Amino acid sequence: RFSTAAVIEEPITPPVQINCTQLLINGQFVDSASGKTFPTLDPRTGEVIAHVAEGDAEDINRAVSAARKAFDEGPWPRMTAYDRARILLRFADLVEKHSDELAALETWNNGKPYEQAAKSELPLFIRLFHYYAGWADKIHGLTVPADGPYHVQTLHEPIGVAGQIIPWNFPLVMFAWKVGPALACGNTIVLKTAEQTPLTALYVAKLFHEAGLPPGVLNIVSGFGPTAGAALASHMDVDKLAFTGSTDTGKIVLELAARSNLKPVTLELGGKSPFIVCEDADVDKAAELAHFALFFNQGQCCCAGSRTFVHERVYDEFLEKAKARAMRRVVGDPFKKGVEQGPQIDSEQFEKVLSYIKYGIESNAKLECGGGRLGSKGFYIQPTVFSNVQDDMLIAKDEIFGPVQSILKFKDLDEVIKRANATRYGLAAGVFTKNINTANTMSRALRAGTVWINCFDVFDAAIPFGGYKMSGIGREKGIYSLHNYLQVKAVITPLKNPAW
Ligand code: TXE
Repeated sequence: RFSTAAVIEEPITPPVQINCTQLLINGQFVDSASGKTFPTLDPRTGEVIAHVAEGDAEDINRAVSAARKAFDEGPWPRMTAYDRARILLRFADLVEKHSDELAALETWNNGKPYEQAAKSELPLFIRLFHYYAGWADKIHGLTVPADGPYHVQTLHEPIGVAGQIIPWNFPLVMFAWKVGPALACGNTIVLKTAEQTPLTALYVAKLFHEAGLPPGVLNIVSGFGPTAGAALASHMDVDKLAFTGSTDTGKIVLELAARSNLKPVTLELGGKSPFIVCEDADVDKAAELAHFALFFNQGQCCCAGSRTFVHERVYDEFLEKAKARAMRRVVGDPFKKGVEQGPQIDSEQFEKVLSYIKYGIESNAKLECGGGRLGSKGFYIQPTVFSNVQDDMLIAKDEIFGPVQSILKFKDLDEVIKRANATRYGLAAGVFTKNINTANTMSRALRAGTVWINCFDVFDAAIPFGGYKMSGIGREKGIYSLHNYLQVKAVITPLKNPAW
């Protein structure tokens, strides 16, 4: 019953040229040391968009040396904070000017709807750089009233060379969350993009240099995890590592950091976030929002509301609405106006999602709609809804990372709090209720880094984001992210005349 028309027709030609495919090291676009390249694909077709320079350990070494030199010799960490802020603002203006092309490139490389990239993600990207530009000249230490005749102050200094590894689900937004705070604090960066989506980071990094960023401050290495990524995580001259990706890879990079130079690590990892619909909820709104919470970005969100808990009194009504909404979801070429869902990122994720659907069917969850691929090329999957999902089923425990909604029934609040918290993850949660007391109780009881009440996926540069338990370590965005990129130095000076 799903329309496959949009999927099987000829893909729309993206309105953008690809100009940057090399590595960006020390302000120059260069080939990789090995001369190797790898193909980057269009998820709508699986066809090659471009061949991109493939960075490896030697390129990471070159990039880290450039970042180290830019940090040690300046001018970046030593220029006035206001001058740094102005470069961040000029960069944000340039991104705004090139928003249409950037949104098109993001869609082409990732498969997300163009309207989502253009209307939601580019504005968030720009806003984030405005936000952190505002922080640049407001980072300062304290004077400390210590015992004894001493003048004591703390200096908040940049930490040095930051290594950053990002995933493919939000290539530009992840770039912003990592790069914005690190640069505002005066650090230099080596960023490794995900192998699936190298293109937009290279484009914006070029704009950064046009905005006046000194060479070596931001280096971009495209490449694979076990080669370039591992070299960055284990580099002895990288002072801090920030990673977003799977929990399994998070464990690997934490270990690499520990075994090398004990660089501090922040991790933003997977999730299995509960979306809880209480008996007093507005069922229409709850069904719409639960749909959005799961299906947004093809279900490829670390905070996706992937366990939809519904109170038994409204369960049947909710289920009908959730199913009807999923069946109305417009899947097709992400460049086409009105399309809500494009293809999954690549064949690996596509197969992973289909195999979870198979597990769901085999474990006797009830398949309400969807359940298969859509069309015959690219990585499109039908919006899929399972009801009668039980806590111990694999589809209720693992991160599926695809357009598969799992609906579970509950009887009372204490029960649903226990079940919602009975997971190794703790990234986010959603609660739908009209009762302020229920909202307050749930927001305190749920062990997750974000609790959305009667809303979901509200992102803002000022709001911290990160996980409890195996969803990660540390927080990004807001004031909290600054702490990830600063060292605190205590300076103690004896007072000559303690009476004063
Ligand atoms: O993740 P990886 P993958 C989850 C989601 C998805 C699963 C696998 O469930 O289905 O992870 O996706 C780099 N040393 N998330 O395989 O491997 C890699 O090159 C250093 C949730 O894409 O974690 C990429 O840049 N780096 C998530 C980044 O890690 C390594 C977003 C993420 O890839 C490395 C993406 C290594 N040994 C997937 N191996 C979220 N939290 O939003 C890989 N990488």
